[in-house]
Order: sequence, then C-alpha cells, then structure tokens
Amino acid sequence: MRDLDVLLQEHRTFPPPAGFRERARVADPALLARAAEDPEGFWAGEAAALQWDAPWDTVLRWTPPHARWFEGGRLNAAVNCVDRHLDGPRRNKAALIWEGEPGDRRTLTYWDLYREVNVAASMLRHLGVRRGDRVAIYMPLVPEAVVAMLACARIGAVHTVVFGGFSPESLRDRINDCGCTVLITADGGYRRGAVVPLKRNADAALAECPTVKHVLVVRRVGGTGPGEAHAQMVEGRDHWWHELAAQVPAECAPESMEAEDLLFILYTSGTTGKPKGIVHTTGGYLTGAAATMKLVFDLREEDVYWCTADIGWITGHSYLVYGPLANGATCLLYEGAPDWPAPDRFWALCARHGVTIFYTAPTAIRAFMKWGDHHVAKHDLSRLRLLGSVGEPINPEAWMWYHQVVGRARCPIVDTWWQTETGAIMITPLPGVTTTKPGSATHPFPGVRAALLDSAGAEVPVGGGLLAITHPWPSMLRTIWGDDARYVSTYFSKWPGRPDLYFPGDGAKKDEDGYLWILGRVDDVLNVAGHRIGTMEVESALVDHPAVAEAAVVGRTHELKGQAIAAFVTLRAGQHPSGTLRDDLREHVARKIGALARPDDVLFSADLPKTRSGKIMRRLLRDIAEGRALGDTTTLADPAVVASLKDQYEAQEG
Ligand code: 7RM
Repeated sequence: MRDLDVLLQEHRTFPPPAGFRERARVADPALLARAAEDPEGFWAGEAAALQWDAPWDTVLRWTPPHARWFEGGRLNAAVNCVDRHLDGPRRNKAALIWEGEPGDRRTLTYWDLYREVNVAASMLRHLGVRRGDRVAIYMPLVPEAVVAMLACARIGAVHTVVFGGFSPESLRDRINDCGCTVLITADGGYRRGAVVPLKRNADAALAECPTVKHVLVVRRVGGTGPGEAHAQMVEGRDHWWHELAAQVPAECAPESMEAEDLLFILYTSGTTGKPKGIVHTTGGYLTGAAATMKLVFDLREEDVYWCTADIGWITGHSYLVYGPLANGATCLLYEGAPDWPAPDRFWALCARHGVTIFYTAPTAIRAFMKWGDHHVAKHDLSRLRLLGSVGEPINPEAWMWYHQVVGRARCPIVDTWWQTETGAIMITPLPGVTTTKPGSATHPFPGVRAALLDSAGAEVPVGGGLLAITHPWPSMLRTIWGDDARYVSTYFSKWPGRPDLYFPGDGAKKDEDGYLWILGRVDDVLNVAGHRIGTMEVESALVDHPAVAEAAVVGRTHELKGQAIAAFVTLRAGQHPSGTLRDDLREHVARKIGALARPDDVLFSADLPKTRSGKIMRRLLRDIAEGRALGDTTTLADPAVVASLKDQYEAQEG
C-alpha cells in the first residue's frame, strides 16, 4: 500500500490541454450533474446507442444485492461489435491491426471480421455448441482469439478466456468449474522469442476435463517442420481451425439474446485458494464497456487505439474487444513482450501504426522508465493524443514520466480504476473536463456512485477509508458462477444490514478537493505487475509440495512490479532448507498456477508467527518482508519466532 504522506504532498494539477477540451466528447460538466441525479436515465441513454432486437421494459430491477438491467430487451453482442458497422463507411475500416511478436502482420477490416466470426461461429455450431454452453479459450494474442470470443457471443455461448500464461492445472480447474464442452486454443504463441506450448499445456489439462468433447486448434507456430511437434492432434476430438473452417457454412445467423443472458465468465483471484468465476451478462456489460470506451478515451472515428492488455484479463475483454469494437474503432493488437527484440518495441509499434490512444499498466510504465528515455525518444509519437493507465495505483513519478516522456506534455492521462467484477471503468478522469493530479483516479464515471466509508459504514468526507460503490451499474458482475452465496458474502456483506453496498476490496483516500486516490487492496489479494493473485492460491500451491508443512504468503513493495511475492515456509520433518529446495518451490508454484505467481522470496522457518488461536499474523510477516520495524507482537503465542524470522530475512537480503 502506498504511503499516505507521499500522496498528501502531491499538489500538481493538470487541466485538459488547450485545444483538447473544445473537441472532446464530454466538454460540459453538466452531463456529470445530470447523470449524478439520474444514473438510470444516463445508462438508458448509453444503452440506446447499441442495436437492440427488442427494446427493454425496465431499465433496472434492483433487489439488493442482485441487479437486472434492461429486462425484456434482446440483442447480440457480436452483432453490435461487427454486423452493425457493415452498412456504412466502416465496412472497409480496419477493425484489428495485428502484429505478431516475430514481426508478422495482419489487418482485418470490419468486413473481414464479419466473415471470420461467421465461420468460427459455424464451426462451434458444427461441434455441437448451443446457446448457454460454455467454451474455454486459451490462446495467444492473435486475431483468432478475438474472433473466437465474438463467435461465442454470436451463437449465445458463454466464453471463458484463460490467460495463456496459466498452467495446465489452472486451465483444468477453470474448465471444470464451469463445465466447458469445447476448448479453443493454438499450437503455440510467441513470447520473448520462444514458443509457449499452449496445445501441450491444453492436452495436459484435458486429461482431467471430462466435459470437453472437442478442441479447435489455431495453427500459429507450426508448419510442416518441427513446430508441428507443438500440437499432437487427438483423432475425433481435435480439429485444426483452418481445416474445419473450409467445411462449414460461411454464414451463421446470430442468436437474439436476452439482456440478462450470460456473455462470459472470467476467473479472478480472491482471498481463498479457489478463483471466482465472475459472471457478466449481455446488455448491461456491453452498455458499460461501450459507454466508457467512448467517453473515457474520447474516441473518434479516426483514432488508432492500442490497449496493451491480453484478452486473458478483463481489460482485454472490455477495452480490446467489446468496448472498441462496439464503437467501430480501429484497434492495434500485439502478441508479444514489450522488450522483444528490443526495449523500444512498443514505441516502434506506436510510430508504425500511428497510434493515437495508448492504454497500459503502471508496471510497464515503470519498466520503460528504467530502460531509459532514449528508447521512447527515437520514435515519432506525435500522433498520440491520449494516454491511459490501469491495473494498480500509479505512483506520481511514473505518472510524470508518462506525461513528459511518452505524452511529450501534450496528452491528458486517464488513470482508470476498475475491476474484473465491475466490468468497465468506474473511477476515472474524463479527459475533456477533469483537471488531473498525478496518482489520482479522480472521480466516479457518470452514472457511478462511489463513497469512502469507515468500517461502520459512515462516510469519510476527507481522509482514508474503504471504497464502496453505493448504487448498481449496468456492467456489474451478476454472481459468481455456481456460488451465489460467495457473491453475497464477498461483495455485499462488508457493512451489516446494507446489502446494497458493493465492497471492491480496495482502500482509498479522499483529499480536500474531493479527489479519490486508490491505495490498493485491503484483503489478502496481491497485485503483482497488475495481475491479481490470491495469497491463498500461492499458499495452497506451496503446501501441495511434499517438502512443505505450512506456508504463509505476503506481498512486499517492489519497485517495478508494484508488489512482489514473499513466501514463508515451514518444512516437514526430515526436510532441510537449501537453495535447491528454494528454487524447486518457486518452480512448483509456477507449474501449479503459472509463472506470474512464482514467489520472489522464499524464506524457510522453523515456525510461523501465530496468535494464541492459531491465526498466522500476516501483518508481522509483511513488516518483515518490507524490512520495517516490527509492529505489535504482544498477541503472539511465541514472540521469539518473529525476531528470528526477521534476522533470517535480513541475512538473506543482505
Ligand atoms: C482492471 C483490473 C482489480 C484491482 C483493483 C485495484 C487494482 C486497478 C487501478 C487499481 C489503483 C487504478 N481488474 N487497480 N486499476 N488500483 N488505480 N487505476 O485491473 O480485477 O484484475 O484488478 O486492481 O486494487 O481492485 S482486476
């Protein structure tokens, strides 16, 4: 969590640059006032910008904590993202401009996208997928990944995208949790010049996924050479995408979906070892994604927009696929790493494609800062007009660097706070009206009501508190797949007797001007390089190792990644600490969950600090991992344990 004192010293302000306000989508603060008075009216206006097969009867039905938006309305999300743009000048406009990591390129117009989505939808129907069925997507960032999502939406199937960096076990658990019948994957993808063996991982997962009947495989790395080894095709179960595509009808009529029909499930980490399947529905989600895309990014017809997220995360869903395409935008997609083959790859991409809007994460910004200004300076970024940040708090230094070095002091920055659960941006500047402050996400988006509350539920006018969303919004999660009780207890039970208050799990601060500064998670969820990882997930992976008796995982501040993972481990009898075992444990976690969860530090200890009732005192472990003076240790069963841990940790660091 960030130091409140540092933030309190941040007094720089940045009004919308001259010339920006005049042309902005939102230039009149009166819109905000109107939306604040009548959120449902505001959202209904935004929903009306979509194409509906049947109009809704009711804008919002709210029986806290369950919401239904646009009941009675019918629409198809893929039609809104693709078909809708074909009867006019967007037909031949680039929808997706894609670059693979090795440098290969493809551009798909809206018409191309229409044809590809139809064929993919036909393939899914051919494989027996029906309305409401779940389809897993485990792919590199190639155009087919976007096509696969839209193909599901077209036939009313529910997609669940699993990030390509997740392990076979993580994939298996997600597929089994929601009972997918089809998996769409690729033979591999490229990352830092190496092939990520997606199909091999998928096969390992599928050995324990009884519901999956068919696998559709995009050929990305193979050819007829040794690359083929990346995909062993199982007769009758597996189908090459390009082969099946030639055998199915070129057109596939879209399903007309109810507004509240599921669009997708996306798994995210919480405070237990089991990820939550966040459920999003069609009409409300699309309304939220489309409206925020248009107003937060001030989208114009001629923009070239680039969001650097992967489709495996919510940012990829809302701001790489549904938001931009629902608005008929041109989106850049890039498959690989920011430093491949050199640390200027992102800026080379921006220059080559004339990117005008660039949306990335603070962890990437801090890495760029470290790599040096010259990588940015050598590229023509003069077309950039707006910059965005998402995923974690952005520190004022990184904000200033982004503003000066990337934006050349011309481009507004939108620091956008939101979550997998919120579906769309919730707290953000509007670039034509908001005076920004480095490190502050500023104010709620129109139609969003947020407050800072203390633990008793009283409003905090100025100072630190818990963030709450006090009124439903259309792109909110509807439930957790298969576990509505967990939905209620996780998100709507923070303030007793108030099932109408949504608790996102973040702490925040409000300054004297009413600006919100998000401080970070107040629960056991880590944010490592913008990725949400539950401490319990990592602990479960550690205790799964035969040498481990008990494990406690905490986050510590990390200069680039925001947070790093520190694991405290006690070993079973007969096991001895060693460097080899430490490496082995780190790899074990990477294998179980994915490389993103690999612990940075592993500290062996004879014991963990516990209260007399046996609860691990993470607060003290955090103090140790941060190298701070130890807090109150009087409630410990054995105070000697922490002192010895602290000595060991410091010895290891030193
Ligand atoms: C979009 C996304 C959500 C968590 C959230 C916060 C943190 C996200 C910001 C931020 C400060 C921001 N979804 N977070 N954006 N913190 N300022 N602009 O990241 O579900 O993966 O993570 O990320 O803690 O609760 S997520």
